[in-house]
Amino acid sequence: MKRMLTGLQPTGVITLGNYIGAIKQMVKYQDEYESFLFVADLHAITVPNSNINLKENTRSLIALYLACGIDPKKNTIFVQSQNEYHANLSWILECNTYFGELSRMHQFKEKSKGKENFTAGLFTYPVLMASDIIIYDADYVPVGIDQKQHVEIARDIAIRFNKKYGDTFIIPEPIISETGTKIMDLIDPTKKMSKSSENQNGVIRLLDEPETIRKKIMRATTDSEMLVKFDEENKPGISNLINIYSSFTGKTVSEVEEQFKDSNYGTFKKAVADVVVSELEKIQIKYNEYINGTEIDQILKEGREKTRMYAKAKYDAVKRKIGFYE
Ligand code: ATP
Ligand code: LTN
Repeated sequence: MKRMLTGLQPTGVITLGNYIGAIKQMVKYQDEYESFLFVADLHAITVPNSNINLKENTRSLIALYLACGIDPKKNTIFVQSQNEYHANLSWILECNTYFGELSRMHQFKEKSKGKENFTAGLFTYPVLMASDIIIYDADYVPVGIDQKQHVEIARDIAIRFNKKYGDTFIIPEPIISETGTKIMDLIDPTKKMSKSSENQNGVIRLLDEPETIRKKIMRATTDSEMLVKFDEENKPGISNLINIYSSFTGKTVSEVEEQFKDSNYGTFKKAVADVVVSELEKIQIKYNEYINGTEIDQILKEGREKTRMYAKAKYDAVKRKIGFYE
């Protein structure tokens, strides 16, 4: 059975973008592939995070995974920092990665821009991500388009290692959803909707109150044309709402355009709000059950044991290939 793996950082309550870009994909394919889903807490410390409660956010993220429909019987769920082999392998991979290729990463450029002090961890972040993926021989990695470049460098690193030391790693491929490639900020639809965004009105979080979600959608920036038509360049706000509606209803973009061809923006936005609120309300009810229950501890215990065993076997194989003293 092919393997699929992804991780999200515990940097805050996840957004509609994270849900559509990563989690919904995991739910969709969990019957088809052997699945691994983790909390990327080691990645969360690459930027200053003094106002983040890692413990609380980690538990909350796991409860959200489960509430969103991730089935713990079909997925191995774990916390990255509970498995030291990721960081161990990452060092070895760093020694097989070029400074030049890491310098070209969009996320690094964006997150370091204008800053005097950024960490070496922010720079080597994609290598740890490569390690997360290839240590489990994952075939597929569901991510939003912003992470595509990171999956590509993971491929390059795996290919390079295999060439140098002999076949060791599976070469992973990204899975990017058609409609949810990049959900944009509702206020500034030229910017990615991001967990760490400063303007809360542009971001829908999975645990926002239903009324707040409605308000945010009704106030989303659009244009003056009054035509529900997909045109990312000239109508980024409406195109973003079309993408959201499409991924919540399973309708294609042209079906959505057809459905709302005679509607004004108010009617369209209300329809978007209805589908989003209806799905998120169900998630919130389940979230409250999981966060107040004890299931999470058992799930993480099992996830930790299983992934440490898998990861150790791969790490030991890598050490042997390189020729370290045994
Ligand atoms: P941060 O603001 O802390 O950088 P983030 O919101 O970008 O966080 P991540 O934890 O970095 O979220 O990403 C988790 C997953 O969600 C990744 O697969 C990423 O590609 C996906 N993702 C993040 N934002 C979006 C978005 N706006 N649209 C689609 N997918 C997204
Ligand atoms: N970099 C990702 C989180 C992440 C990840 C991974 C995703 C860390 N390791 C491995 C997929 C596979 C992010 O922040 N979006």
